Amino acid sequence: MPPIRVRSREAFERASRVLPGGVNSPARAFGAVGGQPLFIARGDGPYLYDVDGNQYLDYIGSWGPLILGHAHPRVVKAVEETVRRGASFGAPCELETQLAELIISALPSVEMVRMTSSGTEASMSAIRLARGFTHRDFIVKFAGCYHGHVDSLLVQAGSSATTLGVPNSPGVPHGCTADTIVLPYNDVDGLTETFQAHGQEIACVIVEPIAGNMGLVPPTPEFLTALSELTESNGALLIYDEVMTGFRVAFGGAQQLYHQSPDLTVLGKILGGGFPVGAFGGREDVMKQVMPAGPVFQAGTLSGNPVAMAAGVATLQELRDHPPYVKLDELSKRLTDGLHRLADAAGVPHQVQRVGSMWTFFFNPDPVTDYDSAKKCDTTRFGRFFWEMMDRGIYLPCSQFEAAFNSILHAEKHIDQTLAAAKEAFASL
Ligand code: KE4
Repeated sequence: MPPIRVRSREAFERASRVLPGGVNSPARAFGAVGGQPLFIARGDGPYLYDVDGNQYLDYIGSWGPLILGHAHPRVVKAVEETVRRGASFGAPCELETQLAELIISALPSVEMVRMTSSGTEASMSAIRLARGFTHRDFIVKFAGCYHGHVDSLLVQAGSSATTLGVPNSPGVPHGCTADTIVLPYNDVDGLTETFQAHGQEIACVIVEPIAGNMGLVPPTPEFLTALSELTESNGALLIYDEVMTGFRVAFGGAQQLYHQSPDLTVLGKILGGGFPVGAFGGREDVMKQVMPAGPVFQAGTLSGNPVAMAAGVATLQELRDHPPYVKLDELSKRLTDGLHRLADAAGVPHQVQRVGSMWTFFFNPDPVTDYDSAKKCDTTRFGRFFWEMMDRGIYLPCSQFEAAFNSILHAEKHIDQTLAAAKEAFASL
């Protein structure tokens, strides 16, 4: 019997009168799974509670930021203490330097950093910087990768752009994407041919080093090598978009996991501990081109906001002082192995793909290696599975084209609770 959700329904109707689609981001709209979004009253540890008082085990974690779970005491304390001294000064404060130093300690490829208020701003600024530094216009991105709603990158983007089947958004003039080359993810030949044809015109390649926005798609080692070698040999900058993977798959992100050294890195999500923080950083010679040190303009009223910085500092200090990655990997593996075993037993065609505590259960009989294979998933079946799990108190990402996330508070009992729900859900399919 599905839980009562009357208050959520009322809240959604009221929101829909004043907010387009009743939400402030389409990823939350349940467009891909049908039904209406739940309105959340609070989060506590690994749990979400909706306005009707129903409890859910949360595998979204605010789409990645909450690796420490909801309302972590160290983060709450830092935010409370900071906000009492004022929320924003429009002037530099030492918390900005402190968070930048923590980023640099985690990511050897990052020598300098600029803070922003979102991942979109960070990737948009990194693209502008790459073009300004190289004096070139072409950029390369990969189908199914999402780098925020940047005009020049909103082409065959992943995440909710795919979820809603809107590969190219209205309102983006052709001129904005005329210099954007879109290639298949993991396609070494395509990348090689592109550099052979345009190598001296390409400013940068931006890539999710582990794709999370078409569901979880790992890179092949050959792809990572080609990305590094082809950008290096052609004078283009390699930008790793680690908004999702940064501090998630390792303290040093995917670049630590795969021993890579991109020229620029885009960060967000965990970096803010649930508060609006993005950042871009990398080689000092490149970053020194950013205004006011250099000529490439970039700005933001609330960039480096003290309260958001305090949340980020507390989060990164906790991850540095008590690295959770081995345990996170073990428990996430226990979950995905269990899902695989149960789906097999139920005769459900599927793939389960995981890196660390990021994972996706694909309703697809074949491995998902790129955007085309991701789009072959049975999204109708995903929608039914989503609600079967939701009605059993398990809150999964509301799209086949999103990654799920475990937090440090998802313990064995939570994994077992999830597998018990999945067994019934698969049977109901
Ligand atoms: P934001 O502007 O949403 O902070 O970050 C954009 C972004 C950039 N790069 C990557 C790899 C990302 O995953 C994102 C944002 N991710 C989506 C979910 N996959 C955010 C959810 C939403 O749009 O509401």
